[in-house]
Amino acid sequence: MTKNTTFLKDVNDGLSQKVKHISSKYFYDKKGDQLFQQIMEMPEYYLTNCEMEIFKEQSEAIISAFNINENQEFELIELGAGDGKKTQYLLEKLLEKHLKFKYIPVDISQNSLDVISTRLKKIFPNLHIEAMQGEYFQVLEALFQSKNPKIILFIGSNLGNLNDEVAHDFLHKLSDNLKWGEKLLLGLDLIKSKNIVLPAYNDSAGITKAFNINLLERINHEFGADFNLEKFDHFPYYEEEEGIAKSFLKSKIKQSVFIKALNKSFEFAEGELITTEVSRKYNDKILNKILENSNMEIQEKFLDSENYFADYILTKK
Ligand code: AVJ
Repeated sequence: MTKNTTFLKDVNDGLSQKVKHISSKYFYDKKGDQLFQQIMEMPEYYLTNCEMEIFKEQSEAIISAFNINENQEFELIELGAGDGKKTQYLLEKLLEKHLKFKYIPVDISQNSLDVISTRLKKIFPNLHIEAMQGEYFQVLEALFQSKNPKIILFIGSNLGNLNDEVAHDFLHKLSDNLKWGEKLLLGLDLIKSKNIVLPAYNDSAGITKAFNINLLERINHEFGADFNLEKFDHFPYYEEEEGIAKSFLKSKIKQSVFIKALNKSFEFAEGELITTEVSRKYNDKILNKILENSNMEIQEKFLDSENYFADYILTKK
């Protein structure tokens, strides 16, 4: 199945359920990529600044924790590379130390990979970079074909978009592919109060709203649907006890939407929700529960000065 027919099938399945949903992985078309870049610039979206501070201030310590054998070439694999601005600090230090490595950014968005490759090649002419387009689960096998030792970067709280069971399966599958002593640098947003988390997913400039609604616009463009973008609202939700920020699209009225590529209409009640994103927040306990029996353990944890965000180093046992 090509990527687009998978998307169409997922839209059909998701909108045919009693509780409607469309996966957040479909946010990232060209416009979605740009809107996410803008979200990261929003004052309310603390995640990026916090993790940026960790990379800026603690890259040296992070590299020590990697325990790199300097005589051996390794692969630095970044899952969900995005714009690579945080990783830049790490790359700079690794290159300074004349360590031998290949940087492999992996992303669902070819557009993001093109942007990051061009930028990094310009900044670091000596960087050996080899981008790979694909979804996390699907590229794992291809990634683990080479024999060189691996360091995996999975930062930006990208794991948060996966439901706990899926996050469990993903980390276990990743762990199964790692060899003894290999590392995973896992960047996770930490559980904190609603008055900090909720505005991050509801910025006052309305960028997150546009990001969420762009999903419907994408379906209009790609599948000839007639979603009236004015008739849906961005609806963010977060409760600290649960620790999961959720984004929904809310139908403002009772309405029917036709999707040409499916030759099918979908009915929406007034106030009906489509789940479009979960962004799980973590703590040590939740992470340890997910890692149970995975043969990966927390080796070290790097925090920003507000203790909002954590970059964990996990080691394969
Ligand atoms: C890219 C998954 C980390 O969940 O915080 C930002 C995406 N969604 N605002 C997140 C996002 C709405 C983001 N991640």
